[in-house]
This record gives sequence, structure tokens and C-alpha cells, in this order.
Amino acid sequence: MNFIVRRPWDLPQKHHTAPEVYWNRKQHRREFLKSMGIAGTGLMAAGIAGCSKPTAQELEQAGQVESLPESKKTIFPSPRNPDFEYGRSETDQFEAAYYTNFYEFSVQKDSYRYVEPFKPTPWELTVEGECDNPRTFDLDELYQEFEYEERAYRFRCVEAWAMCVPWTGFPLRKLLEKVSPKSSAKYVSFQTFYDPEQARGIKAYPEFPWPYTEGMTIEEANNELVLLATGIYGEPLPKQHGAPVRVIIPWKYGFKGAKSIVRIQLMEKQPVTFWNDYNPKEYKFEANVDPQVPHPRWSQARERMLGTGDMFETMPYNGYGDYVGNLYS
Ligand SMILES: Nc1nc2c(c(=O)[nH]1)N[C@H]1C(S)=C(S)[C@@H](COP(=O)(O)O)O[C@H]1N2
Ligand SMILES: [Mo]
Repeated sequence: MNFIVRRPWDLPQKHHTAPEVYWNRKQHRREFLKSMGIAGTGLMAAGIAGCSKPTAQELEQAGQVESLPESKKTIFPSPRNPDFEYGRSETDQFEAAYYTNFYEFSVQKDSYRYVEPFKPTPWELTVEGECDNPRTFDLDELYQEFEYEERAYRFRCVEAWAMCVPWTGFPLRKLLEKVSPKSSAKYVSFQTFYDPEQARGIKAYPEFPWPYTEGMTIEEANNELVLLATGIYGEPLPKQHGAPVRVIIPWKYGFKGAKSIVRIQLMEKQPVTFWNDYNPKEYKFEANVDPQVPHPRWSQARERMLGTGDMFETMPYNGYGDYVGNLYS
């Protein structure tokens, strides 16, 4: 077993300079965007270029990753699990970090602009409810008590954009095992941090049912595919991707995967969840990716890849039917 010396939370709270190689990528990206006049790139497809062109500084922030000295990098990257492949090209790291949904910060995909005040370290994740051994994990424990791997997953937002990204994490069921769920535990709910001082969107959009919550059945939560993720592209999650820990459920629409989670509850009854509560007609609790069931305002038959704008047919269960089909038969 690898001795883990990587401590991404041992960082001062201010942004760090990204690694050399990463800076080069952004530099390259910036020149590329300039040469394209920005329009015509993924940014255009993202609907952002139409409002205002990002400044060079904003472009840099978009890729901001809390980095560590080389000497401390032992669990990032974690070994890649060869069982998972995208079947398409990997999304550019910058494009994924630039276009994010995180309503606590912004409803316009540009959450990277507003995450500065957010402090993902130190952090605690409480697992409680219908279980015999409720527990609170700090980040040290989360990193030391589980075996991390990297998985190449397709990711599909309900808004019909998609990406292919490598997550670093471990199966959620390993965490649930630790608290010994009771037989009365039929559902699992996830809760995002709630701090209006650190997340301006909470104040700016009072119409939403904060805090952000999500949930699924215990059978779904125990499926091999569900990851508790602490990293992306072989590095700790940038704030806008849901640092320091989030859920990834690749066969469901992206909104099911709550970011920056502070609480996991085992429950007897189906939990209230953010999008379903806000608009139950448009956002179902189950929310499995399904090309046959259109969103009331758009088709789900096809999806657009972040960055390239490539279009693909949407696959039932986002292509993961072999893993999860049995849950719904
Ligand atoms: N707390 C919280 N979690 C969230 C969201 C959010 O607004 N707040 N957006 C969801 C949606 S709609 C999607 S598509 C994914 C986006 O993940 P990404 O921005 O890392 O690509 O996060 C999900 N998790
Ligand atoms: Mo989404």
C-alpha cells in the first residue's frame, strides 16, 4: 500500500500558481482563443462569448487548480482503472473547468469567477442517519482510509452538454460500509455546504431551495459506478468542480452529483432534492440519462461535447446500462 503524504488541504487558502505544464496549456489555450477571435470555439457554444469576452486573467482563473510541491504528489494521479474507457476523446481540462454548473456561485456556468472566497479546507463530511456507526470524516481520514483510483467517465448534463473526464475517487459503497447501514436505510441523501458568506449565489438566488441536496436509493448508491471524488485530471478538484469532495453518478444527469458535500444521510423515506423540489415537472428524482424522454423544453436525443462541440447520440443510462440496467428491470 502506498503511504499517503499528499495533503491537498494543507494549503494556504489563497490561490496557488498552477504547475508549469498547466500554465503552458493555458497559455497555449489563450493564444488559440485569441487567434480564433474567441468566437467559434467552445466558448461560443457555451453561450458566454455572446455576453462578454473573458479576460486573460479570467481564463487563467478558469483553470485554477490548487497545486502542491512535486515532493508531495503521491496519490495524484491515482492508478487508472482499465475497466473504464470513454469511447470518445477526453475533454480538454481547461474547457471542463471553464464551463461548470455550481449555482452556489453562479447560474451562468462561470462559477470560476466567484469561487475565490470559498474555503474547501479544512473540511468535514458527516455520514449519519439510519446506520449503526455514524461518523464524521475529516479530509485526512477520507484520504487515508480509502483506496483511490482514477476512472475515465462520460458525464452528461441535463442541459444536453457532455464531457469525458478522469475522476479520482473511490466507490461510495466503501464509505457507506464504514457506518454499517441499518435495513431501514432505503435512500441516501447528499448535502452541499451552506455558507452565504463564501458562496454569493446563495444570497443572489433566494428562489432556490438551499442548501443543494441530492439523493438516490441505497441500491443505486451501492452500485460499483458511484464515486466519491476528490480529484479530476489527476489533481485535487478545483473549487468550481466541487472541492474538496463530491459525488459522481455517471448514468444519471449531472445535477444528481452534488458538489462540495458536507453530509451524507441514510434515510427511510425518499429525501427532498434541490432540482426536483424547485421544478418537479422538469427534474425527476430518478433522472437517469434517457434519449427517449425529452426535457419539457428540449430534446435529450443528442448531446454536445464541451470544447469541441462534437455532437453524439445520447445513450440510455449514458452508456452504462450493463452496470445499472438490473436496478430498473
Ligand atoms: N452543490 C451543487 N452541486 C452541483 C450543482 C450545483 O449547482 N450545486 N450543479 C450540478 C450540475 S447541473 C452539473 S451538470 C454538475 C456539473 O459538474 P461540473 O461543473 O464539475 O462539470 O454538478 C452538479 N452538482
Ligand atoms: Mo447539469
